[in-house]
Amino acid sequence: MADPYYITTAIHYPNGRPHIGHAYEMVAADAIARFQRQAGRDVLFQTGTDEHGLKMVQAARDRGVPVREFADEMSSYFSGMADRLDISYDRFIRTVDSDHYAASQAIWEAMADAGDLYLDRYEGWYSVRDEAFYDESELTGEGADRRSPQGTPVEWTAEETWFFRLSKYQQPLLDLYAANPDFIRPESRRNEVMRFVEGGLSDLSVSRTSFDWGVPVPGSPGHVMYVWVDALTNYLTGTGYPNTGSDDANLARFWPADLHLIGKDIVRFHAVFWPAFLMSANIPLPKSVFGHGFLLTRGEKMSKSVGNVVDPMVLADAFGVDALRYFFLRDVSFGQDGSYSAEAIVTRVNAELANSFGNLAQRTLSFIAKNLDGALPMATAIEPADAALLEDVTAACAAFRSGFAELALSHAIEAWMRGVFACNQYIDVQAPWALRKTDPARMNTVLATLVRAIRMLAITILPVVPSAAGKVLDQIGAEGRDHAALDDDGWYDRQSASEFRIVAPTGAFPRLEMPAETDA
Ligand code: ME8
Repeated sequence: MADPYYITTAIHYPNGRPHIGHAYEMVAADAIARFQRQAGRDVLFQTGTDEHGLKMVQAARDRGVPVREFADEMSSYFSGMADRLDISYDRFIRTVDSDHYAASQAIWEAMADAGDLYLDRYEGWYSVRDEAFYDESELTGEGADRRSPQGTPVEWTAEETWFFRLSKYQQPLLDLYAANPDFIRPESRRNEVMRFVEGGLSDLSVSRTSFDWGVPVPGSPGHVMYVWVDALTNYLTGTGYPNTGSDDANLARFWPADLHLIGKDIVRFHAVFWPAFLMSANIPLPKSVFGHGFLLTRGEKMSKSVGNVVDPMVLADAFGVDALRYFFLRDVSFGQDGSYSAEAIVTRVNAELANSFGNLAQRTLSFIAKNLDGALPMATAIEPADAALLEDVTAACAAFRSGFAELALSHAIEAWMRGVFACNQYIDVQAPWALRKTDPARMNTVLATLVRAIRMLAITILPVVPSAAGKVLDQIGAEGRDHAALDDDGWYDRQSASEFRIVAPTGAFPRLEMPAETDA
């Protein structure tokens, strides 16, 4: 049976409509999930919405609707966006799902059994926007202008709450980071987290009594769990936790998760609180947390609360889903911040997809459709230039795979692009259209070489642009689409000997125009 691979995104707060940062995270996780499936892994991919907490209560109140009704409506925009962006999730989890209540209460009870929860009074600073408690020493500003390290307003909170003995886990966490350099990536985030933990950890307030929109604390009427306790537990819920019965092998199969893909602002929750909760509950720890960067527009981060949201659905309508996916993964060095503009999308997509790969496929396949009745030509005498091209393309595809496996997504695509450029140079030098009259046998070999190269490049880029690359593969009748198919040397000969015909291909990678109305 194939090796399991469990990948998750953060679950998103549906207190507003999804923004481009949410789309970016989903697309990145989706490309990784698709890549791992192509590599033969049995993938579980989860995304979803984080629906409890004070932020949701306040947003529903502002809208004048009951919070559950608000959550239902808003969550549907996130699942709708996931579907629109071709996100191949296995489960879209909502924290209001009943199995999620069971999982959250189970981990709570396990932490209580470990003696790590105690009742006390909390007095301190809370940011509703971050749903986070902060120490006085972390704040900036004075009086009513006090702000969290994320720049959000904080308010004084005083209530009876359950505390989690986070302080007890300082050394075990430091040991974890030391023993597993890949637990937090990229490196810069790992260093930040280590400095934070080395500075000492205070116990964490993990229940609230001032509102009731959350998972009830077992055996403690009036208390709901702090939203991050239930939110982080979503990753376990997706595997069937706490069910360890033999009829449900998913927990054993997919836990611990291979990768939690999240944004840089919530690394602390995933790399400090989450492993501490799991250690306490005696549950194995996820293998890796990757904190991606932020997508910025005009140099400012996008946030629902600030109001400079760019609607990803508008962008998908304007440019197409694959174009947007390509831009996100190619333009932003994965792990760092990136900036978005309509010009940047149009420029990147036109240069690399429309004019380079799209044009290569279009030129080659329409030439075959038109001049050879769509029959893939037999290659006869292979010349060094043909062998060199296939070698270059094979190497570019291999470099893509090793880059992707290491989550160097934009470098991987850059390497793939080198294979595309090699094809474009080859086609210009070999000029198959000129060979039609002078040397048809040589023309056939050149076209055969190009189709083989195009197939490898299209299979390789599938995780990034699944629909457009799939279209190219459909046009040449390529069935195998995983990495194993790349090594199938016999494919071309079988295909050219078959009845298969390329019909006039429609462009899979259209050229983009600057849309006047998409003024980011
Ligand atoms: O933090 N660019 O939810 P959220 C890129 N519910 N990524 C961005 C971004 C931007 N401009 N803005 C936000 C939460 N993100 C919690 C998570 S997980 C158990 C609970 C990323 O809706 C952000 O970093 O505020 C996070 O990974 C995700 O979007 C959801 O953010």
